[in-house]
Amino acid sequence: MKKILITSALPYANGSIHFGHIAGAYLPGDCYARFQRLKKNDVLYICGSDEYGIAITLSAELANRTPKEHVDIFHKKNLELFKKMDFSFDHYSRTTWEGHTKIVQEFFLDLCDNGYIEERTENHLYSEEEKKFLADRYVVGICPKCGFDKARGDECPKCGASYEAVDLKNPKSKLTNHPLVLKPSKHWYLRFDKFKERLKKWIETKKWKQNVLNYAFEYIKDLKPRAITRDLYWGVPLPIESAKDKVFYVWFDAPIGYISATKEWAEKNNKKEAWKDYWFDKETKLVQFIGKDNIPFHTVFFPAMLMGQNKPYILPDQIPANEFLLLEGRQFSKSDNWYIDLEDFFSKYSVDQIRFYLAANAPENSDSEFSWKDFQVKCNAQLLAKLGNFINRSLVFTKNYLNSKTGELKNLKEEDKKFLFEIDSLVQKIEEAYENFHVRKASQIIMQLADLGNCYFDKKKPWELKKDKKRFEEMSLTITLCLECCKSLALITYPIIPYASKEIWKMLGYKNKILNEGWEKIKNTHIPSNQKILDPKILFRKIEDKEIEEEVKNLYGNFEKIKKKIEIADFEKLDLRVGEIIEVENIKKSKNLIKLKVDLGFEKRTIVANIAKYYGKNLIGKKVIVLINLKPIKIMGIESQGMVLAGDKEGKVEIPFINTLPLGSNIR
Ligand code: B3M
Ligand code: ZN
Repeated sequence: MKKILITSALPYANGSIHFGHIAGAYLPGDCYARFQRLKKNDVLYICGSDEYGIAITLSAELANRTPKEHVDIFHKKNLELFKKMDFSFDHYSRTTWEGHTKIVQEFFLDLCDNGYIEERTENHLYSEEEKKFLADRYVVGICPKCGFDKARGDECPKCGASYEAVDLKNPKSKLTNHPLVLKPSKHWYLRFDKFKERLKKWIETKKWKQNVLNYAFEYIKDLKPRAITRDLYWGVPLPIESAKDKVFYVWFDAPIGYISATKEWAEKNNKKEAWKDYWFDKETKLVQFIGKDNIPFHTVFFPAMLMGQNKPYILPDQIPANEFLLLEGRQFSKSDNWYIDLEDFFSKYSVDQIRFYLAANAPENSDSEFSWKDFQVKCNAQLLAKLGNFINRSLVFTKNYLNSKTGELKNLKEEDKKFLFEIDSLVQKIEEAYENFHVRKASQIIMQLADLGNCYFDKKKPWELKKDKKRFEEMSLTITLCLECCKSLALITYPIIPYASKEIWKMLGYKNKILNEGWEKIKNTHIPSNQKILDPKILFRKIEDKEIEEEVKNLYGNFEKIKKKIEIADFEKLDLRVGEIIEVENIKKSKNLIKLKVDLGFEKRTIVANIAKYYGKNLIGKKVIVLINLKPIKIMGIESQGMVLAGDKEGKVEIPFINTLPLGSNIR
């Protein structure tokens, strides 16, 4: 029996969680935990809400709540969602649990003891008005690199530069817009640089996914000391008298949340010390499911923190990080109205439908996507038409022609043996897929097994066998072998679609729980003869076209279409200049098009524009914005050598005019 400690990233308690997270860090974790429990391993699956830090204070302030009120609401919501998804955490904790503080502080003190912490006094941005230091996300200013005047405290949304908040020019408070001053402040730094060699040696022994290894090696190349404290009022306090107004940086306390959650689990189960059986036992396999944006924290920062402890903490064994799941080609975003309302979703669709779909589309090796149409197809054509149909026809035949009882598995012919053999090899194959975190592959194997069953059924034609009394035994064997296949389907679907799995298992007449029987026993024991089956129930409902049309309409309707994100370099390819319109000429045979001559200062261009209706000749002397590096195209026989920028909404067109800039000026 192996001891396996499984974690999924601790989601923030701020309402940000969506199917993208579920597909990356939670569903794969739950499938793995369920599989390992079926294998009768000693599994502990831990998660909890991440409740401190600026992500929380910012969203709480926006919502006019205290951080505590805020996390109370969203911790509950996280829990509700996970319950709806049928996730099987052994414990779901929260980082505001009292026990968390103590263990975070212990971590810090051990690191101090071992010489990994350094105090530094440096200038930080201080608001005299608010009487406090402001953390980077509370600061705006002028980008030190490109001069953009709404740059954030940590990075510039315009040029993408990343810097320290003190590097901003004219820094201001994001909330009050008042100017900030520099004032010395003491912070505590973790000397990650001291762990470089140990980390490197350790990572080199790991058989992680290539993307995880790549990130990890990239990060350790340039390991610098990092501040692990913040001037913030919401977080784990430092165990130091002189640091009253500081808390730990959220990425310092959050991963320790895995440990405190285990501790809370132990306390709640009246075995106070049991958490040590996992965290201090070298035989424990620690498997951490995360999304790709959390890779450095789990492959480098947290392991370094663990290495710096006096207690014998284990290090992660596997870190199956997944890529992102997009929604119809774009990132999920509540603020852009590009998301799926989870409450609404679960009022219409079943947990197995979404679990199966997300497993089948798991973003394992590249980003993948949730598309409503594909959701319908996978639910109808796979779950219902293949799996559901096979289970149903097998049970219906058992009920109608075998008096609801399994027959005997005897006198097998070649094709029957082959059928059994193929069932076995698919079960073998899926075991390997689950063991290696490949839920996408696993979902495909489930469908292969359902296909195999349907093919066998179709080939044996029990509906014809039943007409001939002499062939009763053959019919009974056929159906019973199909039930045997149903049994294997109950087994292998358990990690991904536990509800359906348990229903199939029950309908086959088993009294014991599938989890108590376990993988090996179920795999190695045929369905007993003379077992009474239950009346078949429908497992999956059909999703109608009109439902999906409605979903798609809602999604796009709620959304002001924003084009795909581009790099700053993409924008920089556009050469936009100020030009003056010096001639306007109508184009014969066209009501809408107009021929312009535009003076750029250094040359004149002919441009055909689609604005005749709105401006006519009134444009002469106006300065406009011209895209001058567009490849020339012929329109109505005239070569158009650029484009005049104009805006439009609901059929109205307006040209932005330039007042004072000279001809040829760059627009950017
Ligand atoms: N809450 C970030 C995230 O949700 C963070 C993960 C913590 S794992 C220790 O992406
Ligand atoms: Zn910039």
